[in-house]
Amino acid sequence: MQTIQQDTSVVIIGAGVAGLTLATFLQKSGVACVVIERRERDYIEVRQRAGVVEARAVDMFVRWGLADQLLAGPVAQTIDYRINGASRVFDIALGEESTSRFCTQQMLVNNLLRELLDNMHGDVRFGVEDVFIQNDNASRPTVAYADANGMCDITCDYIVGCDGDRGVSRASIPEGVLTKYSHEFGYAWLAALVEAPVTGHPIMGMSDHGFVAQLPRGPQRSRYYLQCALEDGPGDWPDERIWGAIRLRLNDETITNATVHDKDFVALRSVVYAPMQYRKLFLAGDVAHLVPPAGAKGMNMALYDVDVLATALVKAVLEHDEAGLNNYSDTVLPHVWRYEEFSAWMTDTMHDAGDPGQHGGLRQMIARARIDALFESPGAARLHAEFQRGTV
Ligand code: RFL
Repeated sequence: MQTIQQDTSVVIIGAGVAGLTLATFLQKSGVACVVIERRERDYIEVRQRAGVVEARAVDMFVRWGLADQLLAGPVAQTIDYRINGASRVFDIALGEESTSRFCTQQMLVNNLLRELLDNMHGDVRFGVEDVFIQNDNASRPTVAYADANGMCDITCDYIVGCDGDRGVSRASIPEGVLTKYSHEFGYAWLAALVEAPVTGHPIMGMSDHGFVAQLPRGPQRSRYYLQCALEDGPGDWPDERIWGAIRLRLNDETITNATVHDKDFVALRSVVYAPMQYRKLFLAGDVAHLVPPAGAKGMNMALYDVDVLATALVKAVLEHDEAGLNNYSDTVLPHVWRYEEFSAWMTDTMHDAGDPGQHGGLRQMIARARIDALFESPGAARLHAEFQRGTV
């Protein structure tokens, strides 16, 4: 079969939230780019994940002139930190108006697809396979792939890997170039999408029986997260057990069963790969760093990466100034580490403050003292609010 030869400025691998946001910023700035994605569009449109676009990321979309087109959903202002059912509501805007939004990742991805494909006529190719990266020093890099139309070979100036933890871009970097830092927390979350809205504030619940959270996912639905064992699967958690655990952990017998739409199991871990670039290949989003979801930062960290990278790529392609690109990894890694730290802090605090079987009674009391400080110390409250808003 004949291979089609093409040329562009930037090839982006992966049409998740990182790849689509980057492509939209580049397209808007007049930088030619092609996005290749192994899934079909209809799969990407329904993939459920994050729920909050933090204030910093909202400001970023405003700066790129895309907030009205991309963001929707109510303002995210409060978190109810409950210990054994006793509620204390933390105001992430500290009395001012919050700009963080309850805009699900799915809603953002759908709005990006509409803006990039339908309004800007961007180039996103779905259903690709056998992606192969050639990124040596001798020539411009190429990305080859196969799809229903045959084989395609795209020569480009830069490649961006936005293909998540299991993609091909990071795997194309020779052994020894990247350092991997990782930590396993030793427990998992059962994520259950249910047909019941959040009626008060979003809840992060610590209890002697383990962690539980309830976060909004649209006007009719919410997602519950329940701490569970690493080896647990759907067979261990019939719906009746889920609702029983929710009532027990929130200490609220008035909660009634509702339809559970899906159940997902996520092992909690932190991972960073550094540096986030190799020759003409740049990594952004989950491909370079993972955080446990307790801090709600994974998508927001991906958005930070692509903000810095888009700015650097626009300068490199339109003004032939590669300084920003050369410093990309050094620029974003301090931010990555700050939010890795915040996510680990949230994870340890939310779980240690609950079941004393976790790390013992002393760690339980220390974790509860940390929560206490958020309500008693203006300094602690301020730092926490800034992390929640993404402005640290
Ligand atoms: P994505 O979204 O995984 O997209 C990667 C894309 O790459 C494609 N791909 C390939 N394409 C071409 N060729 C290949 N060989 C390819 N291999 C893979 C994939 O099909 C996919 O379309 O990564 P990206 O763009 O870096 O975005 C990262 C975010 O998705 C992730 O950090 C968040 O979802 C994390 N996350 C949360 N983040 C938040 O900010 N707030 C939250 O509340 C939040 N909650 C969560 C979460 C993640 C969760 N899970 C599922 C781990 C809750 C959960 C349960």
